[in-house]
Amino acid sequence: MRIPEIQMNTTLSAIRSDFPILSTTVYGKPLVYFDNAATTQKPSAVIDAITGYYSETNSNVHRGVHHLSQQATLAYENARKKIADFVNAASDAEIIFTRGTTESINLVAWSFGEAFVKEGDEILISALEHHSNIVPWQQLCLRKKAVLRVIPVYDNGELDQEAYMKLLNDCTRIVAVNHISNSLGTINPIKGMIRQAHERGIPVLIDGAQGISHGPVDVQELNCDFYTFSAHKMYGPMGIGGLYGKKDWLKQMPPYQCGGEMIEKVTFEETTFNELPYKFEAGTPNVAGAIGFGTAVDYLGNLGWDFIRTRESDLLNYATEKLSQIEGVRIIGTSAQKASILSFLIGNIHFFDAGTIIDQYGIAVRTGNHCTQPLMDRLCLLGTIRASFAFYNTREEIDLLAEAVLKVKELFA
Ligand code: C6P
Repeated sequence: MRIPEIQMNTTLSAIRSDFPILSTTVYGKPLVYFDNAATTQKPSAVIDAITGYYSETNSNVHRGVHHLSQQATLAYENARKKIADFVNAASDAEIIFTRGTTESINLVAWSFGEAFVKEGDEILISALEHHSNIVPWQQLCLRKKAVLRVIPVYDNGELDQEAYMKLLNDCTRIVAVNHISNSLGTINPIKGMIRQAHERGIPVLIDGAQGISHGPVDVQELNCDFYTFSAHKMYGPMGIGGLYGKKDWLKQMPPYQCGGEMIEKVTFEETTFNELPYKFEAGTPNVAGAIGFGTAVDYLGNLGWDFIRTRESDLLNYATEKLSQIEGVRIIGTSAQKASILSFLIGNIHFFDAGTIIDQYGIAVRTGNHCTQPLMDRLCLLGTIRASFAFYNTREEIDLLAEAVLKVKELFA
């Protein structure tokens, strides 16, 4: 659906005013925030929800009969329900609160690995993965004497699907791939990849750190076994995120961490564990974070995916066209299906030098390997400049980026 320009502009200025940081300045210039793949900015609704919790409801959850504890428990569980609805999980018990994507992947790599991976087994990841979806599996392979296999990537950033099919075999215990590449923006055809793995009885973990903020995620429709995400990339707070896991798997997996909350009965001889999802939530959780996270998904729900996707694809197309017109600019990652993440290089200018100059114009871009060193090695690069756009960004801001890129060229001419 195409939103008429005039309606979008009115809505856009209202939306931008929801984000206090967007009206601040950097070096005396209006902030242009293009580092949304690293973390998104937070609307007042989320900030207020966190302040409100600490001002009015702060108490530990699942522990007290007193009024505040019950209120905090209700708010915490209500947030879980919101996240479950957001990804269309079959049950709230399939949503485990974690510190974010990294912890969610570590949880599965450790716990699933403990239960199901043995010597000689294979774990299949892709060449597009963030370190968070490489290292936990690599360490599991070391512990269990299993083998890490990698789906190759083409130069344009698309995964080689034929190679993927050939890599799936009787030894493959799990496939772990990202939904959207944080470095190149590639949207992977995960639905088909999950189907192919399932045809051979292999479960699939989707690293949804980037995927979940760019379009609707329906875990039942995808039929993935695990889906991981971070609230801070979804306009929510830092230090909280989630793991969706199918109940059948979660029930069979041992606890990842032990302590309060995750137990049913403890004696010095033995311990029995709590039901899902609490079996995987040891210790006092990040209650304020969960409540802020719930508010963030409410915010996204109110905006609607039509609006978000229309804005983001317009920004990606506009930026790609604008930067491509500058001589010497090379776009890295040109897959047919792409999210609003644009990696590029300016001639032979080092990305850190370019990023430092771009920063002087109040423009925040990320520079470096984006925690995907093996992908950079594959592309024979040390890193890139990455501009990642959110629905609150504007074409005018992209014009400013293009001007800054021209200045970089001028300075290094
Ligand atoms: N990528 C980026 O600038 P955490 O740090 O746990 O919230 O997310 C880790 C992670 C895992 N997978 C993907 C695909 C990611 O993009 C990220 C985080 C940020 O690209 C910070 S390195």
